[in-house]
Amino acid sequence: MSRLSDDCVASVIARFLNARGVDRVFGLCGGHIMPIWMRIDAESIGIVDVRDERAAVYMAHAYGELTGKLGVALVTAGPGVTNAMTGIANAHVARAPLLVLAGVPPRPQENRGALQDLVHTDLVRSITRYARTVREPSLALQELDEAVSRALGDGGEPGPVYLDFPTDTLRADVPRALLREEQLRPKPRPTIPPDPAALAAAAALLASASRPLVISGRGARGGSKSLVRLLDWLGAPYLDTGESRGLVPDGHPSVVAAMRGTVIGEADVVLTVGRRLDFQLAYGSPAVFGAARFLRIADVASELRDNRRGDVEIFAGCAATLDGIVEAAHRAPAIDREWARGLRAQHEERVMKLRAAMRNAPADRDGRMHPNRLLAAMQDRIGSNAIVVADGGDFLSFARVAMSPSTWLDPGPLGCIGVGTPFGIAASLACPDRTVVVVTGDGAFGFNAMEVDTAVRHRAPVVIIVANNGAWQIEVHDQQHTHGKVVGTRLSFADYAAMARAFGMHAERVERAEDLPAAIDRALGNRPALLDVVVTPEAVSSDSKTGLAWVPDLQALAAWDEAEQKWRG
Ligand SMILES: Cc1ncc(C[n+]2csc(CCOP(=O)(O)OP(=O)(O)O)c2C)c(N)n1
Ligand SMILES: [Mg+2]
Repeated sequence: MSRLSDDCVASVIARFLNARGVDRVFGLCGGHIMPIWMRIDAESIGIVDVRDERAAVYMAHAYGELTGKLGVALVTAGPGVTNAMTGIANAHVARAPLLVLAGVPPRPQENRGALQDLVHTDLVRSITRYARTVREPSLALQELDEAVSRALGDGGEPGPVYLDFPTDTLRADVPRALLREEQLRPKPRPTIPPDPAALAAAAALLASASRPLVISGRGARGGSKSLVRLLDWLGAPYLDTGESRGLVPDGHPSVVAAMRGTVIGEADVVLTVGRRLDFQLAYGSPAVFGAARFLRIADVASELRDNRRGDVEIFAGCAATLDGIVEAAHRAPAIDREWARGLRAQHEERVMKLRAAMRNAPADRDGRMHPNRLLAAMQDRIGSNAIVVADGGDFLSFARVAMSPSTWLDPGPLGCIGVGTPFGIAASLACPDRTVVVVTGDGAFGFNAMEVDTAVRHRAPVVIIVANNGAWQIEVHDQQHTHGKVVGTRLSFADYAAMARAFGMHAERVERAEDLPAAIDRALGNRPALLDVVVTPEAVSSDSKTGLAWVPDLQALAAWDEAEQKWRG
């Protein structure tokens, strides 16, 4: 039996993670990474052992987002890394900081046809901020320090980073002189202060607008107070996106989520706060935003001027910039208050109508409940402090409108369905005092369904609600509508509750709306738990109606696509 010394690279990795406040690592074991695995355990860092590496990366992603700590995934060589790649790609597009550690065959076996031998760094380079193989033991600590800085966005955009180590390197000692305390110590997160002249220009532009609109994104996270302060000063309507839900409470008079299409078409100045003008915002096209001028604030280049240049662009920390704008303002805003009040009133009316309609949404001819009945029952039971993870096609679309949680996670701009169960497990471990609910389509659930086993073994107090409509239904609707034929998009109404019970999870199948409240209460009382709820496949979501699944040529939504066609002439 060979023991690992306290100064070997694997020990140094474990000490480094400990010093950086990492209390949990998500992974799947393998010989190539065994030294790290064992030393992490020796360092009393928890290991959440999963059933597929992809789930480990999803979990590390969500855990990092919710705790503010570095998310860490540990996967083995070869298929361990390739399985992890979808999770890495998702974190890459979501700009989520993440450290992925892996192994490669020992150096003496390099290029000789070793077991599980692939050039991982080539595979992941385009979906990471930084991807390196660390062969030299004396450089291990330095490499870890730099990788984490890059993940957190010190000198670039935050996102996933990747390091792998030959197994013999992991067992080799780092010379004492190179175990430098400065590389173990956590670094304060850098913030970029705004330029005072730009603040004055931004304040003047906003104050001169009669129909200003504020839209937040990833970069606004952590800036809730400053965002509310700016909205209170300006009185402007406000839209969040999936990346920033919950930053401004739904009760705030600026929130006009239900008037999204209208306000985007009417605004004369649009302020984006840490938000890309991507497909969800019509690429900022004049065809959709009309003659609006833009004011853009971001601390990463990709959120600062993508697709549309701002009349004013401020490259700086979002919270400090929002505060600075309010402080730099010398005049009262010229906003058309009637317009803003009108939008809010229409928003409230729509929300009330929707709530009522959800509770009474009719079943189909076969008596299968409408997905909105399920979502209304969930919303009633979980309160406003819950974390909701939504996943699927039509069902994600229904959930986006129907639920109003303080924290929201979803497949994000990669459209990476399947994240639901792993995100939910990690969220429930990260925030054990909050109610964590996964609301997922049956198709989306299938990708990582095996992780119910991980939830049970790790007592992750998550509730998983599977909306079982026996199909990849948003694709079915598109096929019916566009091609008049349904091909390869139907599933069976499988018994997902029986599957979950096989792993020792509390699980029930629910077929009638009137049975929901009690079943939800039992699930909340017996976590982890799963409810397999049969819903009608006939309900057509707004994402179906707006043509998202059809993928138009110029824009993500059919109406925007038409407007863009017309505008281009
Ligand atoms: C990994 C991945 N595969 C396929 C898709 C395409 N896709 C988007 S939504 C969807 C259907 C999801 O079905 P389900 O989760 O059952 O939700 P439903 O539409 O039935 O409510 C599919 C196949 C995707 N976005 N991501
Ligand atoms: Mg489905």
